[in-house]
Amino acid sequence: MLLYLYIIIQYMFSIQFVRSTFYANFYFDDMKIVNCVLVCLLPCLLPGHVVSDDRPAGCPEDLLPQNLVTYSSACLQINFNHTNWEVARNRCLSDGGDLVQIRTEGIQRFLEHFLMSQKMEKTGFWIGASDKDTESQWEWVAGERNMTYSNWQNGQGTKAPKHSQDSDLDDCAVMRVDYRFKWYDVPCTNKYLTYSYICQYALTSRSGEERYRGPGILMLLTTIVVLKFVQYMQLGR
Ligand SMILES: [Ca+2]
Repeated sequence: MLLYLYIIIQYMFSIQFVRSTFYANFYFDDMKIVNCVLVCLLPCLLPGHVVSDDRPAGCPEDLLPQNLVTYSSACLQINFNHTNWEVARNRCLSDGGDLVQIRTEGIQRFLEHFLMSQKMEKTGFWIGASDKDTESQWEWVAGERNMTYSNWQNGQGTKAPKHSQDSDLDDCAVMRVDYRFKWYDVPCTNKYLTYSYICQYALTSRSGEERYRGPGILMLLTTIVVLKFVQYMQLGR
């Protein structure tokens, strides 16, 4: 706001300069016209402008645009910070989402192709599946809890023997990049088992492609430089 005020004041100086320098011999009406033109140009120097945004359409606006992708009605955020399942989930929750729920073969294949093209993670991604509430009953963390599609590796998750020593400890699901994106059950908070993670957010109805922002900083800086130059010329006379 102060920047705007500063520019307006500078601009008024320049009007005075132009009027006194070039139009000193003009009649009053001529000066009035010149002033009107200059003042009318002022809004042109301070326009808002529409900027393109490479964020996928409908993803929440407070998310950074990097590593966002949409599938069906979901905005998916790929996070490459290794952490445990609990921390990963809390980070998704704090941004208004949750860990990804892979409910169909379609989204499973989509993620496989997308993540293979990224080549940013060699081990795996936490997903929003757990059997913490009831041992060996795997369910999704959000929405419809019942798991009707799964991609467990043999001997993992629902394919693991119930109440074996391992399955009792392994309550969180990770999609292993190094095992053809099969799902594995692992301990949720083991400090030696940290992975990247994928958050899922609901798509908003807003397009998200273009957003109105105030004056571009480049335009403001250009305006200041031009007006400073005008002021400098004025002082030099
Ligand atoms: Ca378990």
